Amino acid sequence: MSADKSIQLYKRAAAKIPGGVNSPVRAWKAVGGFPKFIARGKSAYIIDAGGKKYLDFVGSWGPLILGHAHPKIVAAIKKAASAGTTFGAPTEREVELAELVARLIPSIQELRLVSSGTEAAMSAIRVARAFTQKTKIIKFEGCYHGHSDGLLAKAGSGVATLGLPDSAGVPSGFAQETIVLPYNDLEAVSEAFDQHGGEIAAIIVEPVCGNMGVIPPVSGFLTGLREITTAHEALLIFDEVITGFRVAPGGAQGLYKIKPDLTCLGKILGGGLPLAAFGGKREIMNLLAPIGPVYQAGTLSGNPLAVNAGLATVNLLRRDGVYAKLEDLGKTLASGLRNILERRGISAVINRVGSMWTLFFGIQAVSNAAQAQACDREQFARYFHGMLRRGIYLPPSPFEAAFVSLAHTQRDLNKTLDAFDDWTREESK
Ligand code: KE4
Repeated sequence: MSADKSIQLYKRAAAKIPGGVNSPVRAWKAVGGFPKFIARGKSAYIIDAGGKKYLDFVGSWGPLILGHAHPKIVAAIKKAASAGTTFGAPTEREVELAELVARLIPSIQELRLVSSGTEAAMSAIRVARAFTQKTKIIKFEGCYHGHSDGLLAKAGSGVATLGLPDSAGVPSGFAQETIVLPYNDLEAVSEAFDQHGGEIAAIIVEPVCGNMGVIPPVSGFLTGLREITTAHEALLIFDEVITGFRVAPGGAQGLYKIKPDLTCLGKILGGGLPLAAFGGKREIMNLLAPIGPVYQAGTLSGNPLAVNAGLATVNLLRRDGVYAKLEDLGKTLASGLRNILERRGISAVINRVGSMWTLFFGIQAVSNAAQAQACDREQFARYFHGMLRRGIYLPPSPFEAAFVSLAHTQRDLNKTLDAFDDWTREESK
């Protein structure tokens, strides 16, 4: 098939789907060009509609920690499907998954399965407001928790001022219940509590940010959030939709040894199918209908195919050495990239936690959104397309995380580093 098959499909798509995509970041607006339409994936590779093969570092934005079409996950999905795709009734596998997650992430005494990270975060916030009888939520600039109205808020004029809508269609009243602060800034959090302490129901945070590119928490940040929320009788919600089962068996809370009150999970939890969850302390979760006054529901919540894919995925991640291998792959790739950048004299910084990483051009340190947004976006776009031409498929935005999977091999990393070396040679001309 011709290489411009994606362009033909994009033009057809744009006639019936807004922007030709079912999720904005897939449209490549941050890097330009036409998005590749993907025909299939296998292991660490994807093949586009024109038949070209790429080494994939997007991994569907995080779920595919085992690579594409893993035989055991495909088998689990086929087995579930042959018994029926959905019942709208409880099933044994949902109980098994809830028990497994509670065993791996001890802060989760009870959980509820939903179909997206957006639902998980929205529901966690609703139950946090009910539990505390308070209304305001603190989030951090650059962190993304899905597209529910109250979370599409941007920072107000001054630090700790009430949020402003960050999307059309969000009433200012909704955004005003959200306070947006700089990530990694405990002083701003203390100031917000000084100003609004009695009204703040919870802080929701990505314990390792993946949505302004990868930004790790600075030392003491997460501990400080835990201390401040406890002191003010507010809840701490860890949004681990990306980091859950990605950075450690027990997620970022296991890696950094912090116990949040509520946790959101998604992506890897569903093994590539629509599955997410929110959970935490029993006394909070028991506020949920049908036993409590907080309503939350979903036709396909706990869908048997997604639950089977999730069980297969999470169980495969429990094998010895899995996270050591992910750390080794991530470290090898990052150090190889850094060596090439240094040799070519290209200013950039790579942020990495385990197998999630981001390369920021034109800046030497990134620990919050303002610094991330100061990176050289044009150079990132040249890097994206230069690597794509060489068969490497990276996230089409400098503000997204790239992911290494267990399907990537040392040979794949060498291929990537060769491509990067060749692109930097071209870039340095
Ligand atoms: P979903 O509703 O897209 O399943 O999850 C929302 C969400 C919640 N929390 C975190 C930390 C997330 O990263 C996400 C979704 N992540 C984006 C990419 N960073 C998904 C890609 C997309 O929007 O198409």
